Amino acid sequence: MQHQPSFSPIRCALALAVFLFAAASSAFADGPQATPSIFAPAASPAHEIYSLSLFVLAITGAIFVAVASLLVYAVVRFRGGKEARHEPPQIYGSMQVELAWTVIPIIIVLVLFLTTTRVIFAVQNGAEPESALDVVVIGHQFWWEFRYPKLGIVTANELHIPVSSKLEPQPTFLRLISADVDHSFWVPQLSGKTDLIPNHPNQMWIEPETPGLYLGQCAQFCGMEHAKMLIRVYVDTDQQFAAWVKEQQQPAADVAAAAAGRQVFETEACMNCHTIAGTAARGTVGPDLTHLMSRATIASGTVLNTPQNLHAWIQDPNNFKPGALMPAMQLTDQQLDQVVAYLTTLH
Ligand code: HEC
Ligand SMILES: [Cu+2]
Repeated sequence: MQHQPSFSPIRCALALAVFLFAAASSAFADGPQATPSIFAPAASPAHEIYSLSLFVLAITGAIFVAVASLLVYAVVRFRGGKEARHEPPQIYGSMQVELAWTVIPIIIVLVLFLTTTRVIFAVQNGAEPESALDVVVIGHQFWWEFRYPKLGIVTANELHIPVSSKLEPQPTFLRLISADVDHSFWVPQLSGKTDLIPNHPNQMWIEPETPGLYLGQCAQFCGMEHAKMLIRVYVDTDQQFAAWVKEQQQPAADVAAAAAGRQVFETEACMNCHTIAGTAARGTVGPDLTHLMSRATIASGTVLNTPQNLHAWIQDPNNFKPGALMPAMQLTDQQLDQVVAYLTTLH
């Protein structure tokens, strides 16, 4: 019987090259700040997770290289030519070989298991120091609510946390819950993914050491606009954070010139879904708008927060985010202008 080897070392090498190229280009696709890359950790526990992944990658990579080269060697060296008519001699019952391929994998799996468990426990049991900041993260279809219970702050989509240092550790402890379906909080440079599950609060913490903007993404398919449920984490210096907290704790601006827009807001059902602290608006279906203008983006990172974009959004949220759970409110052009003028006073 003639063997028809379908395995081609060249095809295999090609497939590997394509895979590596795809992996590398997706990892380095964007600019340095914008890259939500798992290869550039900037906080604990992202560092621990990164070292662990490198360790696992090194071991599994070594196994891959060893197995693949033996395979290629065997395929090339023992290729049965045209004349091959017989199976090669079969070897049974080698105690040494069987022991080797049982014991070595067990040791490898044990090492991987123990190192992984150690990191998981270190991350999970991270004790919360006095100086820690508490934030409650609530996943909504398709935006994020951030509550700072001790500071009395509620905001959306853009999380501000202080930078931490060895001398002055200031980790942020997040309590993750959901208002509707499963979501997943993932900012690759800061930590691993943690799901937000209805009726099952989860915990995670982050301790970033470099100020800056870190981008993330809901990592659990949660419905139509899941892909536009982005996360922006601002790691602030101590002064920046203190200034931000002070600003957020103010009641909403009350500008006389914007009274007409405020009236539109209070009579066109906006206030059934949105809160503006210091006014009658106490809805919780949509983001808190008390300090709307302190955010760089609207609609969970979908577009920049400009008057034009606010206008287009309120006219019809489907303009940017088809499937968003805010209805087009059918305002007249004049009402639209007035309500946008009002919203832009909310610093
Ligand atoms: C039925 C509830 C509902 C009503 C009524 C409603 N909204 Fe919204 N609104 C939402 C939801 C939900 C979002 C978040 C959408 C998303 O990002 O997916 C939102 C988002 C917004 C945003 C963006 C906020 C941010 O930080 O991303 C603005 C601004 C806004 N609404 C203004 C208004 C105005 C003005 C009105 C009245 C004309 C209004 N909304 C009426 C539910 C509502
Ligand atoms: Cu989601």
